[in-house]
Amino acid sequence: MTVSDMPYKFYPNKSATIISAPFSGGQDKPGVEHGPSHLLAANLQSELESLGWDISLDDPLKNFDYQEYSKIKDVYKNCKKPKLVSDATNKIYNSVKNAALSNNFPITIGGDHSIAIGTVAGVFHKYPDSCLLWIDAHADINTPLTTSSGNLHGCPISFLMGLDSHSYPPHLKWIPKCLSPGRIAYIGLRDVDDGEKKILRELNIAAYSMYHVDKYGINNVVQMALRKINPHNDRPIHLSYDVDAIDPLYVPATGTPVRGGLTLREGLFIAEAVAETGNLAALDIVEVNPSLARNDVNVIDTVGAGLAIAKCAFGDTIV
Ligand SMILES: [Mn+2]
Repeated sequence: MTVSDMPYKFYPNKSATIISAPFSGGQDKPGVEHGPSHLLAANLQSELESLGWDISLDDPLKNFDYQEYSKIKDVYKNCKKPKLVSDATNKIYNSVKNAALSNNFPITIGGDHSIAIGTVAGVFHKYPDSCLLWIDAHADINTPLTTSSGNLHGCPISFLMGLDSHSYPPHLKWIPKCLSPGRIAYIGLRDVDDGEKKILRELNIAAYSMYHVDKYGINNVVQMALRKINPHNDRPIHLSYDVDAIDPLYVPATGTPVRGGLTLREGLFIAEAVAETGNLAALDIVEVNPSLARNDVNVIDTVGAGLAIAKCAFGDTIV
């Protein structure tokens, strides 16, 4: 691999912090907390360094006492584990915020997608003018009133927008309402709940599903999405990437796989194209769950896809 000459307007010194977020409390399946250690064991740090980045590490949940939460009844109406999610994502928020304030590109590795409560809030603290590109099979925009599972990894976008805010568990009231509907675009959707569909339509949110990928092709979809949320290409872009956007053929070890997804190349193209804008300001890679693999190849494929997304986002090119 050769040092990348891709420009990064918001991080001209090319320094970044890999923030581990080994958190599984936003959903029910154990194992997603091992995503970060697998990505690091696959040489994430040295791979990014060889692209010319200065990399530091942070581990905001290192001393987090998960035991404390198993002793309490952490439920609010239908919402599961609101105190656990609140406290963990608040630590991630502080880590991402501090990285960005120190001019280090925050790359956060999860963990389930509830950690984006912290990452998006942290990035938008430093760059309130940011826009968010959410790559996912799911819209993650349920509110406490619409969620049927009560799993908070399906709700981060609504919390960041303050939708149905009167219904929030008290612990989650710290979350800043930093995201407006015109500043988020989705790519890869194919499993959207009825309540979510209603929200997406009512708020006129830029939601590109697999139908749009099939109809227009991935390049057009990425350009359309960016034109909606970043028309003058001057805003910082936060890329929050759920690996389940990519088809389970390529990314089998994830908590809520849905068939009919992006090919691996389409998935990597998104990261390449966003890097090419020069305005990438933060990256999350979430929902890598090695425990859900049926065999070693599943682990290698899934972790390898996560690693490849990171490398593309950090400026790796094929030629
Ligand atoms: Mn997600």
